[in-house]
Amino acid sequence: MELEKMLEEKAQQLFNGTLRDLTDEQTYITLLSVVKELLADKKTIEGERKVYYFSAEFLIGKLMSNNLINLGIRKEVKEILNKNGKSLSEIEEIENEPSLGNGGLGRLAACFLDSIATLGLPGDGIGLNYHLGLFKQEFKDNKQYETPNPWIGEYSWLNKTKKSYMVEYKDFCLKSTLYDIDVLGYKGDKNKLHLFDIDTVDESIVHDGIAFDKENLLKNLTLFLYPDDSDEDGKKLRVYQQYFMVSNGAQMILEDLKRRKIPLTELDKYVCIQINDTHPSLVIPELIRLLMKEGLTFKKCVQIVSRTCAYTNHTILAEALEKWPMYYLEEIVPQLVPIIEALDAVANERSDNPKTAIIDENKLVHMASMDIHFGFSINGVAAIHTDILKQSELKDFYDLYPKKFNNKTNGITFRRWLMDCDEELTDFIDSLIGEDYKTDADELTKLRDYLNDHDALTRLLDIKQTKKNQLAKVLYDKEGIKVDPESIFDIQIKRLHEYKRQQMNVLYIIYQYLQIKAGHLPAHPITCIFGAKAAPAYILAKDIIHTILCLQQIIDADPEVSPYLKVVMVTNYNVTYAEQLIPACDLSEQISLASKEASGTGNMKMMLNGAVTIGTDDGANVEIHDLVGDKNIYIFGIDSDTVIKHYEKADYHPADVLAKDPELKKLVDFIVSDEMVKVGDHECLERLHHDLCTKDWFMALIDAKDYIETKERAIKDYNDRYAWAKKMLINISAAGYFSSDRTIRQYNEDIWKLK
Ligand code: NBX
Repeated sequence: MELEKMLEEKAQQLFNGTLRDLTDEQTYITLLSVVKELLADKKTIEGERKVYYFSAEFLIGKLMSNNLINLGIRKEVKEILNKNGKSLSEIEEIENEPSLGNGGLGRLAACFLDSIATLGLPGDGIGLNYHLGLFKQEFKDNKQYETPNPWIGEYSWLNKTKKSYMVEYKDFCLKSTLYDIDVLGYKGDKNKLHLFDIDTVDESIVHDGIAFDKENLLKNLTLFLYPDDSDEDGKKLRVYQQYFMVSNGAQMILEDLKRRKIPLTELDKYVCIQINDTHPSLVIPELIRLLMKEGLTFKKCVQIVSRTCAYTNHTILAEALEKWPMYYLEEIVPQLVPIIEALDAVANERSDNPKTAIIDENKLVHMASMDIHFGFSINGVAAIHTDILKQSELKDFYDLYPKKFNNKTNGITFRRWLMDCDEELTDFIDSLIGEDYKTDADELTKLRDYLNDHDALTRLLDIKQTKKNQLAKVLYDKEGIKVDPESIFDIQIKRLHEYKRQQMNVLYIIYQYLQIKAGHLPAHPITCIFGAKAAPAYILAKDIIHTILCLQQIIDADPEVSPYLKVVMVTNYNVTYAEQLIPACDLSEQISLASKEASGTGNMKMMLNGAVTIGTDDGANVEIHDLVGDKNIYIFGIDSDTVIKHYEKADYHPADVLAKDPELKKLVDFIVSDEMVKVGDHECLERLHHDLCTKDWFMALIDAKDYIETKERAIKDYNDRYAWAKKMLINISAAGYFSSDRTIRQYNEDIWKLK
């Protein structure tokens, strides 16, 4: 049936009116219902062999626009709505953003699902349906507060299924309910995202922000994504969640094999499980347990499961590598304990190196070790990251299993991160090189033909200006903040973490502020935009947010400074915000301490949207640097080898740097100056200041000077608009490599081997 007719009939059926009569909310519900029907009619991707992407997080973002694009009906829907006095973008605003992830790892999983379906590969996601997801961020008195984010509501993309499994814990069983979300490929068929849940979750147990009773599993199991894990209960709840996810997933997979009359001994022929970081690692002992219940021997089960599971590592930060105390597992899932002990014994037979043991001398179970011994593939997420895993972090494992290690540089889906978030740029690219790049991203290199085309460069600059104007409006509407759209938009958006070094960006802002106060104006006005949530229990990260917000207030109130420098920390940074910020970015801040950012994916999104990167040679920045060349990226800072040596020798002391560099000391001391203390909380500012002066674990002070000088150079270069436009175009033309379609092709060729 014709689309318009479907919408009218649905409007009639649901609200007894015509499209034109409906409120925006009613229009959204009508559209949702029609699109869900269109998705339901789509063919499911079939194949003998299938991949299951197990992940505690799927940061899918709003789905309406993406689904309309992948259905190939966005323009048509827009016109129909316009004809009826409605705007698609206003209708889309009504959708709540599912907040089922923290950051890069969760968003990567979402990009991967899009690409798997787009490439026509059979592959489903397995995860949890957190009712309140990640907390919502609010600011008060220049500080972060957390509140619940109920995103599901009465209407959503979730489809309740009849599937349900029993999950056993030590003292009780929980019955699951499965919700599915259709994942449609671009002009293709569909896969599914399976989100497990329980019916008894009770949102009313949340009080005072996001506090809740951590003991009551029946009410809280799928309430939050990774709730505060700074205390024992929080951590145990995470184990309960992880087991719930993997047991359900494993049961569903085995049930499906049985339905297909495939002997369970052939699991590895029909199924591949990709373990997204260690959060789903318990799937290994759980599958072994379930297969043993079917009568297979332990040895046979180990063999089958080891050929089925593959593991992706996303970090070398020691604190993020999961190690569960054995007594947790004894208390929560005792049925897995003998299996994990037996796996540990096998590991010890293969190597007597204590560093590759699964259970260490403190009775901690190392989840990554289990994955590496009993998975057939271990991959890092960017070339430098995989090298560091092989050469240092996981060296003992690499020596044991060299063939298992491989790199899969991350990628992003161009459907969301270009076509959806920047229609103007998409249409412009279409007009120059046609549309083939939408399914073959390497085609973007054809843009290089336009490097000397004055008209094309002018249009590119105009589009960037349009996106900056749009963002300025959003910032005014959402935050009540006025920014100068002619200023440079310098953007750092990512989770708040010391290794990502938002604190070093803070030092730049202080530098620029003091320069302006001293009468030295910047080469061009600059707006420094941040978006970042801090984990609720991460004190220093919250102190950094506080410092940024205090600077924002001081600069805003200073008419001498504010025409040239502006600081904006957006509230509740999420996928939807990213879609508005990224197309408007001039200068992309990727300034992690070299060796620490496994890959980064925001760097790729900004590059694709015509931003120029300022960054360290870290993660995927290294590959961006290789692709665009020295002139089209601003690289600074010590390299990863130097960083690793500093750690090995423990020879870095921030006091030494400060003693030698009084100018830098002035910047650091400004954090606890009278101006700052007047608007801020002395304790928070003091804590950050003290940390920088005495610890500075991520070496912000080593790189600060180089960073400031490099950024000043970038700001100067920005004034040569056509030279800058060339840099933009080169970045866009080289971004094809970072399509997640490429990443998924490589996963498939090297690991999954699906037809
Ligand atoms: O995964 C991120 C890395 O930091 C990025 O460099 C990388 O690009 C991205 C995708 O590979 N890791 C990440 O986002 N981790 C988490 O969100 C995380 C969540 C919970 C947890 C530990 C880490 N317990």
